Parts: sequence; C-alpha cells; structure tokens
Amino acid sequence: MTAQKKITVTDTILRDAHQSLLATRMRTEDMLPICEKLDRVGYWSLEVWGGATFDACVRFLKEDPWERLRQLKAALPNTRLQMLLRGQNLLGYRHYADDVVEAFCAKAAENGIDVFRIFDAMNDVRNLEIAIRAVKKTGKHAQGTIAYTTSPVHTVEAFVEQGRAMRDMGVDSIAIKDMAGLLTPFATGDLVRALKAEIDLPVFIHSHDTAGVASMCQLKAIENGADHIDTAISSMAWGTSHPGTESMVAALRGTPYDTGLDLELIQEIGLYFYAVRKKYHQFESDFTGVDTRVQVNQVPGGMISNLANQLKEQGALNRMDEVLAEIPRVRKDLGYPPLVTPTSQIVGTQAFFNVLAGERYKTITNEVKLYLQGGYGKAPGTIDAKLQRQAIGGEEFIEVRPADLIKPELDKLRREIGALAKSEEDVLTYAMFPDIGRKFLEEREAGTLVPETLLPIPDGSTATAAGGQGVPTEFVIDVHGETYRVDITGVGVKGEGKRHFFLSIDGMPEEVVFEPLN
Ligand code: 3PY
Ligand code: ZN
Repeated sequence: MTAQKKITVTDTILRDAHQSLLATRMRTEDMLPICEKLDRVGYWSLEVWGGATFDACVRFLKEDPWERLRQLKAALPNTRLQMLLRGQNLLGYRHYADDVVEAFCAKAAENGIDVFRIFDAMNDVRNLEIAIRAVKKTGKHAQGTIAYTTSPVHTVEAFVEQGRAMRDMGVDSIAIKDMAGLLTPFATGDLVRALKAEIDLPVFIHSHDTAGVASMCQLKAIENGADHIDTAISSMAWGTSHPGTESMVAALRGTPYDTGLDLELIQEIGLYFYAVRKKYHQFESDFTGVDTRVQVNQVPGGMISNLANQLKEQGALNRMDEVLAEIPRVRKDLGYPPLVTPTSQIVGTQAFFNVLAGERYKTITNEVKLYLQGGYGKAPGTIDAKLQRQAIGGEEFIEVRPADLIKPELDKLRREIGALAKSEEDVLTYAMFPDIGRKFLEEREAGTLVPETLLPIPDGSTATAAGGQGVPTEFVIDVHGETYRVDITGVGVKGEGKRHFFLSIDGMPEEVVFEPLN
C-alpha cells in the first residue's frame, strides 16, 4: 500500500488558461466576482499574473496590471498568488539591467505575489540568478523552472544538471514547464524520477495539453514522485491550455494522491467561466484545440496562431506547411533553443522570412543576429558556424551573461518618464514596455484610457446579430485568386452617420467602418 501523499494543485484559470485560449484578454472585472469561491477551494496557489498578462493589460485592456494584482490579493486572502517571470526578461522580450530585475521582483512581492515561477527561454541558469536572488530576498517562494523541449541535446541528465544548478541557487521548488505539450507520459515518468532521485525539492508539472496527453503525463509524474500539478478549470481547459481541474481532482479522488479539493465548488466555478468565455468569443481561434502535430514539428499552439496572422497579412496563408517544416530546421541551426517567449517568436519569424524570401537566411532578423552573438545567453546545442559568421561577421561574441553588459538603468528610466509616473510601479511599467507603457501612462493622465472593443455575443442566430432576420451573414468571397470566408458577426452605430460592421474573415475578427461620402 502506497503511503498517503496529497497532490497539491495550482489553477491557471486567471493567467495561463486565458493566455492560451483567449489571447490573454480576460479582464479583471471578470475575475473579481468569482474570487470568493476560488479562495475557498483549497488550491496550493492560483496563477494570476505574469507571462503575457502584463503586456495585454497595458496594450489592449488599458488596465493597470499592478492594480489588478492588488485587487486580486485583496479578493484572495487565503490563497497563494503565483506569477510567471521570464528570468532576466521579466515580463518583456529583452534582457533588463539587474537593478530593474531586483526592483521588479521586490514590487511584485510587495503588491501580492507569493510564488515566482522563474524561467529562461534558453535554460541558461545565469539568466535566472538575479531574479532568484531578488525573490529570495523578499522571503517569497522562488521556483526554478526547466523549460522542457526535445532535441538531441535535451537529455534527462542535462535537465537534472539544470535542476542541480537551480537548487544550488537556493530555489524552493522545481517546475517542469512543458509549454508546447511535448512531454509524453513515459518520458515524464523518467524525468521526474531522475529529478526526485537527485534533488530534494518539490517537483511541479506544468504541461499544456496540445497533444492531448498532458493528463497522462501528470499521472505518470505523480506515480514517479511529483508533488504538484497545474490545471485549468474545465471551461478553459485542454487543447493548448491545461488538463481540467475537475478531471484531475476526480481522477485522484479516493487514492493515496487525493488533492482534497472540493469538486462541487470547482464545478460551480466552472459554470461561471463557461459564461465568461463567451464574452471573449472574438479571440477564439482554430489553433487552440488538440493537435498532435506538435509532437512532430515542436511548434506550440500560440506560435502557430502568431504565424497564421503573419502569413495572412502577407496573403500567404497557403505557405503555412512550409513554415511549419522550416521551424525545426531553424531551431537546429540555432542550437535547439526551447520554443518559448521570446525564442518562439525569434525562430518563428526567421522561418517565416526563410520561406517567403524563397532563400534561407537571405534576410536575417536583428533578433536572430543577437541570438547568434550570444545576446540571449548560451544556446543548448551547437550553433551552425557558417550561419553565425554570416550574421555577425567580425563582431565580438558575447561569452558573459548578457545582462553583465547592461548598465544600471532604473535612474535613467525614472528621469525619462518623469511626472507621468505616480509610483515606482509606474516606472516599472514604463521600464517593461517603453512605448506602450508611456502611452498607457499618458492616456491615464489625460483620462482617455479606453479598452479595445468586445464584439457582441452572438445569440445563436447570426442573422439577428447582424441586424436583420433572414439576411445572409455568411459569404465566401474571391479577391485576386484568394478565397476568404466572411461572417458578419455584428453591427453597431457609432458617431454621426458612421456604421460599424464586425466581421470575421477566415476566423480573424475585423471591424469595418462605413462612412457616407458627403
Ligand atoms: C510566457 O512567457 O508568457 C509563457 O506563458 C511561456 O510559456
Ligand atoms: Zn504555460
């Protein structure tokens, strides 16, 4: 008889679930009403902040992300709040100076974060060190993360070595972060067993269900000693999101691994998010369901939808398969980086150019050049030497930790943003995203912050939604040899004489305004 070992749970509903399914668009107003119930479930933590949520708040929702955090903290007094931090990249796409990393971690802790999951896209532990140290200084939980991927250099031993290095930096736990859904059940069992044998720390499993096998991975992980699983409430689970919370709670109930969570309460919460999800229907896409192709091309769902948008803009959606085939080749040339922010974008965009230009590396993006120069850290495998020479010529290769070359920048940022910043948190918002951060602070000052428009919820009859019974609302149109499917999803009136039509063109939401000519 196996001894009782309660498996603890983090629910990702307020961060990764909507980041994975709804382009990170869930608003705070849809989170707060359900917090009282979420707080009673007994989760080990709720992931509520970080990843792309900071960017989405400032860019699209026109919400202050710090204020969101404070409101969630007040509404969830009994549950640890967790965030995803991109190591030295914090919540942005470049490395920041150490003083910004330190200030950011301190402020995140002060505003309510209890658990920091810290990863680096290259798994270069030098890029984790400052953030781990800064979190430890606050007394909060620092979780070291393995960004899981598969390649000839990503062996169990290499991951265990990374685990040891993070343990030596003082982390409180280790997360296996499988952002693309590449884990398979038996590989998960082997990895967890090896980590638990070497490292005396709790192991957390974060596995996206893109290939449809994540719950099997979690079960194998648990059988091999994992302590903790990440899930998402069922109305925003599976596909590119996570195994459903209710399903995992039910699967483990009455076993030695019982989570002890209140299934009926979670089911009530599930109904709430079922309704909330409809409000964001315009952000649903064809790329968030189960797709086993990820096991072959290693391209995560979020990355596929970005590529689809890029290709669509160029009228080249028909070249998707070529780009998907090119991505693993670029990844190999770059020494097999895991595909996660920002390397997913770096590799994806280069693959896009390689295909559309009709010649590989005819154009090399600035980011790929910086990567080949060592500007994001050490590549896991060997970089293609010819490509590296072509990209960086005689320029120097960066051997040191990239942020060693960045001077302290907080004072300069403070001066630049001046009186627009009303707090140190505002300075950090500007630090993360100088353009959209400044715009946000300017609009706040002027009282002109307006969130992007949400399309009306279809009531099941598109004809009614478009404003006329029996009027056709779905069309197939041909433009210059390309065929598009157009659905009219809604009609509004705004301003004098202007008429707004909400369309979906090949599944992408668009707003078109018709104006009278005179
Ligand atoms: C992020 O960096 O936003 C992620 O969710 C990575 O998986
Ligand atoms: Zn994730």
